[in-house]
Amino acid sequence: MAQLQLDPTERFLRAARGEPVDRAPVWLMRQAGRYLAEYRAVRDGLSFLDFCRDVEKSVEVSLQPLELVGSEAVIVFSDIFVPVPGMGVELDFAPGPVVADPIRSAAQVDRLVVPDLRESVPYVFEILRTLRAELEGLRIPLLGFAGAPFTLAAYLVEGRGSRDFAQLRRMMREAPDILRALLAKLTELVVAHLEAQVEAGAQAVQLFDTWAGLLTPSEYREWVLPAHREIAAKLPRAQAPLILYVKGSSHLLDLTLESGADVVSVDWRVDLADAARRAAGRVSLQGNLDPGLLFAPPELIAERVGEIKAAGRAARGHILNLGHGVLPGTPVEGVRAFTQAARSAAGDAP
Ligand code: 1CP
Repeated sequence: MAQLQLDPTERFLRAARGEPVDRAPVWLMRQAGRYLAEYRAVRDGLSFLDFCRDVEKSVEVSLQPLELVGSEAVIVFSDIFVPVPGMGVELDFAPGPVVADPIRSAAQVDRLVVPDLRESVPYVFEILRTLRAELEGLRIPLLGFAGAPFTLAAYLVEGRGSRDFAQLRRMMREAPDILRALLAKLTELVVAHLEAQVEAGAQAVQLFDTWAGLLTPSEYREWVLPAHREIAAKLPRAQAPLILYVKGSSHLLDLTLESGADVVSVDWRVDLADAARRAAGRVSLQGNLDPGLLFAPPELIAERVGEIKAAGRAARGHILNLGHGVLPGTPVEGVRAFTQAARSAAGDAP
């Protein structure tokens, strides 16, 4: 296995599919963003949505983590809420999404449309096509992404980010039909969005279900798992593997493993060796360094990465990443220490 010579795209796709690799590839969720002075310089003065619509600037910040922090994959610069205004929802970023008129009634859900995304957000696909052309020669893989229906619904119902999304959970109990109808429309949106991203050149796609970890296992089985399974079944996964991320999901791990995704991205509170045992060769794993550890000295980061790599070897395939996105204010040296340790031989198969 050690003599395999893989380029970064082959290494990434093989790890995602559970085929032999020389070592685990590495990238970071939220690798482009406010912790980089170079990102802040390009972003300067633009509203976040205008920034996402600017093809040249979005391409530039998507590529920044390659050179600046040594990531081995590029995720398109955008946001999970970029396709949502096209449904007829007025929203702004401050800095997270804020919905002008939170969705609470059946009439509001009825009025939502699932737009033709190639028309409503053509710039997303132009950014992807430009990135793919730039990355082809470097053999760096390009990732697309979407927010999962439950997480999108969480913000749409609550109106903005929240610690506990009380309105959303109230809707689960008091108006389940409204929530079901909303999730069905969002599932349609997500499938169309990810499909179009693959067509525009994304070689893998990640589904972010940041807030599904709020649920109990039985709630998750009812409200979240069916959408994941539908998305996994409808996407061209042979062409672009699907990665699923659910934050705070150690109590839901067995259910995330049943999603139909090729890779399950686990947060830092999950024991990776235990996750590998429970996955039992069915899916690959991604993760799971505590993003808070990037504030630690490089030796400590390297030590922990070595442990994660060793644990990941028990999985069908392993992609090194954080357990959640890079935190604002993270020192760039910490991020570099992470990718450097990931690329070094420590913890790799003998
Ligand atoms: O410059 C700024 O002030 C904008 C900050 C920002 C950035 C850099 C937002 C607003 N979105 C993004 C980009 C983004 N968002 C990416 C780009 C690619 C990369 O990873 O480098 C991705 C993948 C996301 C995904 C995203 N947005 C998620 C899911 C992943 C996660 O981190 O949990 C969620 C929940 C959002 C909503 C959102 N958009 C922006 C913010 C600050 C938030 C979080 C709001 C909250 O805390 O509730």
